[in-house]
Amino acid sequence: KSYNVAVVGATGAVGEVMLSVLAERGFPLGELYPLASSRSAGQQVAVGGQSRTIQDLAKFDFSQVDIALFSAGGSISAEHAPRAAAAGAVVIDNTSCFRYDDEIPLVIPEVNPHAAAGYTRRGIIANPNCSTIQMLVALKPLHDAAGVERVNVATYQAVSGSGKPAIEELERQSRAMLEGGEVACHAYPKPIGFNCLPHIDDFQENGYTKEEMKMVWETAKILEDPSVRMNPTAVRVPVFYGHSEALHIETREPISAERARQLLTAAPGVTVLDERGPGGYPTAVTEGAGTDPVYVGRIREDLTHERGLDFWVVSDNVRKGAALNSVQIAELLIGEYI
Ligand code: A2P
Ligand code: 11C
Repeated sequence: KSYNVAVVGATGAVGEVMLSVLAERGFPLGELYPLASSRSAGQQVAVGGQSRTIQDLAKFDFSQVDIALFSAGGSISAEHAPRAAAAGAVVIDNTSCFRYDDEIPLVIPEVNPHAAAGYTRRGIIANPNCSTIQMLVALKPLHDAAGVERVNVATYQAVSGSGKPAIEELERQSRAMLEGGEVACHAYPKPIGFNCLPHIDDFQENGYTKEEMKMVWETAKILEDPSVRMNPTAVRVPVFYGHSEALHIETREPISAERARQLLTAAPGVTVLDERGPGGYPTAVTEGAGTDPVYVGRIREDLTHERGLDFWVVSDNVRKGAALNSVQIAELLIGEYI
């Protein structure tokens, strides 16, 4: 059996990778419909060696579509995802538009695949935020074994999380800073070139940013366990692809670094790289960018807490954090449900 798939936002940083991940993984495609704004309609995109014409989302009829992958921004999903679902497509939405709706499942296939069954309620499944996905793929085996009570996490997030204009801004500013040109800021309020910004998404009334609160809200929903307390700081760094995270966790039962390494080595979607020497750890540029796993390294026991464990997590935010996770949800749907 094959499935007709639409990719909404097919010209964007995530949409382009959705198209290539579908082809790479040999997803059983019938028709593939790349969709974007009227600005891009009529342009060609290459998918798995074949050329396809981009169509205008606003004029597109979803009635022939089995699965629609959305990644064109929250307001586009708010307007068009319910329309696609009403036409009979199952929507997998990679924006924050529906994530906190009780009727819409929020799914990481390695962590809570059972939740996907809830797609029947509204015809929509939400894809979590990239920084949540890689954190929970690594936390899940430790939570199952020892009960995670508290997580302190600092993120080091790549500019590709903000889409193509931010990728261009980092390149432009880096050149300008090296060559002495003018450093103009558009994507971010301060320069991202050779800098770190402790600010991702909008500020909330409690002083946290929305990116930080996404990690709080999404962890509770996905683990179905509000007792796991999250304390995040989200930071944008001058990296193109691949988010890194420093996690400091406290567990109910003590867990040694060695046991954690064993659990993580056996966990789905995780690759451990933890050699306790120069270069014996994952980084965004050398391991994360362009690959599928969630990498974990620097696993060690907390010097200051008898049930504390520290580690470092790296993954490609555009792949596992967005496009790949969405395609894996589609694979789960066709394997189990549709
Ligand atoms: P387009 O290239 O036609 O503007 P990114 O996150 O990398 O900035 O990409 C955003 C994606 O969302 C692009 O594919 C973009 O298409 C798409 N998009 C933006 N606005 C709309 C819209 N009004 N209708 C459909 N797609 C849109
Ligand atoms: C970033 N996490 O790195 C964001 C991108 O809620 O899907 C993804 C935003 C989202 O900037």
